[in-house]
Amino acid sequence: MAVRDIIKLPDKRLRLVSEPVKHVDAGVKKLIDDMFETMYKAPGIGLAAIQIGVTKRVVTMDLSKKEDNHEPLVFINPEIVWKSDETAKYEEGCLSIPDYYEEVERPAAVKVKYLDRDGKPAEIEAKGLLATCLQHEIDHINGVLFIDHLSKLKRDRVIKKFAKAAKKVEA
Ligand code: GNR
Ligand code: NI
Repeated sequence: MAVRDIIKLPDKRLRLVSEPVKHVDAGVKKLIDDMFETMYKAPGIGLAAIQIGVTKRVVTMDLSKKEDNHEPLVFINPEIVWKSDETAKYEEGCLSIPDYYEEVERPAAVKVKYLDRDGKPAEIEAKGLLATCLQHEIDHINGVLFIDHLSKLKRDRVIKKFAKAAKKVEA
C-alpha cells in the first residue's frame, strides 16, 4: 500500500473523463488500497481515482466519524440511475481544491448502480451526506468539480486564485 500524491487545481487532469473498469483485477485492488491509504491520510471522506492521476472510474469513501472504526466503501463504475426532484444544500470541500468550502445544491437523494470490490453488481439508494458525496465523486470521474455548480463569478475567482498560487511556486 502507498500514499499517493493528490492532484490539485489547476492540474488539467482533473478535467479528464475516466474510463470504465473492465475487470476488477489485482491492479484495481491495489489501486483501491492506495486510494484508501491516501484518503485516510489526507484526511477526506471520499476520493476518486483521477485525484491521484488514475483515469479509472473508481471511488472510495468512508463517512464514519470514529477514526478507529473505519467503514470503507468502494464504488466501481458508479452510475446515477435515479435522482430525487427534491434538492439539498451541503457545504462541500475537495481535496483537489484545498481550503475552499462552499454550499452546493444537488438532488437530495440518488440511486446509484455500481460494481463492488469483488466486481459484483450492486445498487444503493442514498440520501444526506452519502448522496452528496456520491454525486461529488461521480462528478470527478466525469471531469466535473464542485465549483462547476457555483456561480461563474465564484468559480472564476477560485480558479484564478489557484492559477496564481501555482505560478508563484513555479517562479
Ligand atoms: O473530504 C471531502 N469532504 C467532502 C465534504 C462535502 C462534500 C464532499 C466532500 S468529498 C471531499 C473529498 C474529495 O475531494 N473527494 O473528491
Ligand atoms: Ni473532490
